[in-house]
Amino acid sequence: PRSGGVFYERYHSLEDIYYWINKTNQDHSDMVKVILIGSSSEKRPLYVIKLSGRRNEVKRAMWIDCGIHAREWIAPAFCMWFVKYALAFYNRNSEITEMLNKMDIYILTVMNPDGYKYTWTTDRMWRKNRSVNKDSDCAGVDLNRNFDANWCTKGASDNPCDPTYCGQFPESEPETQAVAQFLRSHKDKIKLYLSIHSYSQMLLFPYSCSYDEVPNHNELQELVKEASTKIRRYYGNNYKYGAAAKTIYLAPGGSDDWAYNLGIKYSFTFELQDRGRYGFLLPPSFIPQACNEALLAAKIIALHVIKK
Ligand code: ING
Ligand code: ZN
Repeated sequence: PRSGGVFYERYHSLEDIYYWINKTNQDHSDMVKVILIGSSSEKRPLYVIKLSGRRNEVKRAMWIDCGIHAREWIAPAFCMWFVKYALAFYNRNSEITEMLNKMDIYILTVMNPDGYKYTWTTDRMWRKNRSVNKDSDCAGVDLNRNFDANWCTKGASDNPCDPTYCGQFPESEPETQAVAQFLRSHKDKIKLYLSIHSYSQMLLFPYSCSYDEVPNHNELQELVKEASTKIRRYYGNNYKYGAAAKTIYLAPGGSDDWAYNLGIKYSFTFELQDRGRYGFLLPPSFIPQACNEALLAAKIIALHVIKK
């Protein structure tokens, strides 16, 4: 399903994304590996793309996941945009070259494939995964409330019919488990965790599950401030920034808090465009700028982590 440059300026069905992962792997076998990290509750594969530069140094790594929430279509579009950019500009743009020479980059393009599929076929506004809940007619668990970080306290729901349902227990969902297990088994290597959501234009860091400040709060605050300032300067858009609980709302069981507590001290959630005009229904014509803004922030943060 490729038609030149406009491919990345569209939203893609789940089938197209699986096809794209395979094609990207084939076309760039020198820099791309595909790793199966698990499967969804409806048994769809969870593929991570591993990008590496051609220089073989002892490597650190960063992680990016997109599409933890089904209706946030700009998120998988960002992961695809990032991969395209990295492969096209390696050895052309100094920042992405530096990133790929110093870090392996793991990218989970669609963390919630069942939910994503469901937003294409049945309910465009679906958020959760599609697992069957015991003793309830309501489906789905909010994967960003299912991690083991103050799990199911204020800001999550224990009602399976709610969009922020936390699940039966932490990591009850196969998607959560697959990501948590991968991060656990690569935790000494992975120095930076990035989770991509929409909408509201924010650059967030832990904690989400409490109002406590993390030990390196000031460093993280300075970083997202710099990223936000540069986004405004280059693209004219305003991104709020700060610790998530104070900046957006209290949200326990989130992936960024869990990754932080695992030891990944650079852990962020990006909320991409827009600020509510289109919301989750961001028109495809906004994809390039929305992705470039987030890419700019990702580069600034990654280069800071590399210099540490
Ligand atoms: N927002 C996030 C959510 O899961 C969030 C907010 C950020 C939660 C960071 C936890 C950590 O509710 C969206 N749009 O999903
Ligand atoms: Zn979200």
